[in-house]
Amino acid sequence: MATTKYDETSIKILEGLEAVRKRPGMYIGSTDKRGLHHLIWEIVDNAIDESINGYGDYIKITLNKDGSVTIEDHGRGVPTGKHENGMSTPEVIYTILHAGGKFEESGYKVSGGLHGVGASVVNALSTKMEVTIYRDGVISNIKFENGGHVAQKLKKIGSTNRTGTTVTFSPDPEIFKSTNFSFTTITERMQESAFLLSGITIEVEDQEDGKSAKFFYENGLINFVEYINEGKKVLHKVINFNGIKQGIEVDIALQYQEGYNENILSFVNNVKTSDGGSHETGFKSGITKAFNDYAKENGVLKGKDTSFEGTDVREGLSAVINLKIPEALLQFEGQTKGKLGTPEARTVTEQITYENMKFFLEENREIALTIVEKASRSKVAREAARKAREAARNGKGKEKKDKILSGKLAKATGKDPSKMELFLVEGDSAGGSAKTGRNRETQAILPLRGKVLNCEKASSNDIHSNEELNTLTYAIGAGIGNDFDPSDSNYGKVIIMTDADDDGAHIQILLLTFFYRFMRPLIEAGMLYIANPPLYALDFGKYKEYVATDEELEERKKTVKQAYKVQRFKGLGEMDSDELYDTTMNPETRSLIKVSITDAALAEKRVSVLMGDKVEPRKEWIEENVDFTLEDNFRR
Ligand code: 28G
Repeated sequence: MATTKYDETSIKILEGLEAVRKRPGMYIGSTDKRGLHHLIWEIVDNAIDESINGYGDYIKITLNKDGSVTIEDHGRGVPTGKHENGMSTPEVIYTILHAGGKFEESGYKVSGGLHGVGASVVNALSTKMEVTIYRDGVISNIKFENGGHVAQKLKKIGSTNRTGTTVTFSPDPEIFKSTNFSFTTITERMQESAFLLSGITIEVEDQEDGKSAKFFYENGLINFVEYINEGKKVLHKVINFNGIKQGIEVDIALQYQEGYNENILSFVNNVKTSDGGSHETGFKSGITKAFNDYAKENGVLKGKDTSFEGTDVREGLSAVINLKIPEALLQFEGQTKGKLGTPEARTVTEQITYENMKFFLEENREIALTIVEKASRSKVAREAARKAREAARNGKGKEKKDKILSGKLAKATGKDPSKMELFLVEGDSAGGSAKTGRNRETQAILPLRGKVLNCEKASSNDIHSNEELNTLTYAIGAGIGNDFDPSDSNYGKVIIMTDADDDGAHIQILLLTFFYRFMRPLIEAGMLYIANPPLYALDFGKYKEYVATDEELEERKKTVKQAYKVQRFKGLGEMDSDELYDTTMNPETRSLIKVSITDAALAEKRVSVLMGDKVEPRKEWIEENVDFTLEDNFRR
């Protein structure tokens, strides 16, 4: 009888695990790199929960040489007793599917969205999994294989005087498109977790190439803001305040810097809310109100209809918002569940922000006036820009735009914007070849003269009055900044075409910075590309063959039997117009690189680091932020 019942249970379990393997996307979102890393987050979340509950202040992730990953914590160790049905607790935890959205002892659900679906899902998607438990003086382990089948029941393997849990698993290559973990992805996320969990050490090690990183922050949110503003000129020490209302805990750190960008990151129950939500809205109105009241009470703002708008008081503001919300009040919105819905979070965050900021401003007059002055400059610039826009709308603007574009932009003759392409070409000479060689119906050419303005260091005034960037903005015709709408774009593809040298790379990065700051939806809509011109041609006399990289050239040299001359293109200008069209512009034969932003906050950090005073990490930025998947799989 007992056996029958056990058999029934194990059949149910195997059916459950099989369901996960059939539809992995339902449990971990996808089977690409994102889904693959989700496996790690799933296990790490359990280790983090254990330390949040007060057990263990050390977590380590190791990428092993055999492709498996090991996660270790110093918590209490998973309980090792037996359940009524005869299974050990670890066997239950790692093979029975949980409905998802577990409750923690703290009363907070640790995460929204797809998180918290359980360690059994990871097991189901792994070829091997091993769990080692240090508890009650005993080391015991249990092993699984082929998607969660028990290979070795829980057994004692030694004795110990420590406690904790260690999990090792190998993602199944039949499930995942790639099983290569990214050290950078893991490290960046773990650093973020370490900021949010003050006092806990998180280590990441890559056994393959010996890389490692270790994070420990005593004052998490403060350290987080210091990190965001690293290398920037700041106006004051980081401000940190917190409060609790209606059962919602609010913790906020913020700091103004001399620059013009706003950088607000928010989290709920230690999970990033990438799309913001009610807490961010509340924070913003709290800040705006505090500054307006302070400025009016201190005679800085006079008159009845003068007040700061939100954007005025957020120029140069870096902030991290962290909320703890009880499960019963949690509401997430949006496709990726990255937006907080909870309405109470808005009022609570607004009140706590207002009270604390107002108090801070009153207590710190000098700092308060510095920020207020900065906000006033922004207000003046904003009002001037609005007047200019209004003037532009009232007729004169159109003429001005056409005048600015004439002689620069070679328009396409076609009518359907989605089929049109705009090439931004480095230099007048390449611009000339591109104009001659292009497909006039669908391809427009805008040559860029000289260096593009570095938007990371320029003020909004400089940017809005920059001729080169204005030309570009008018050509695309979809507005700029908050007014930008990619559906108004005159072009379905905007393609950056530069020489394959350092200068070209620099122009690319400057343009990417501009697009990232002022036309981000264009990138998000997948409409921004980088052209991929060849580095070499093998000239056989009668015809030429083009080669993209040094490696390819070496490969090709080995196989070619006939006589040829190698031609190296130092720049686009060295190709004649037909050559430029065939190799780089013709949709049938070219290869384009689509620009994508994996994570806006990280891209933000990288843009700041990169476009600040440090010159070094430029190449890395392109490598990390530009998705080098070639459009339509065209490869030369
Ligand atoms: C290393 C990688 C991932 C974990 C624990 C510790 C306990 C636990 C985990 O209990 C079962 C069900 C509800 C209490 C809890 C130990 C209480 C007492 C734990 C991990 C028992 C799960 N002693 N550490 N699970 N609960 N670390 N790290 O997974 O009632 S999972």
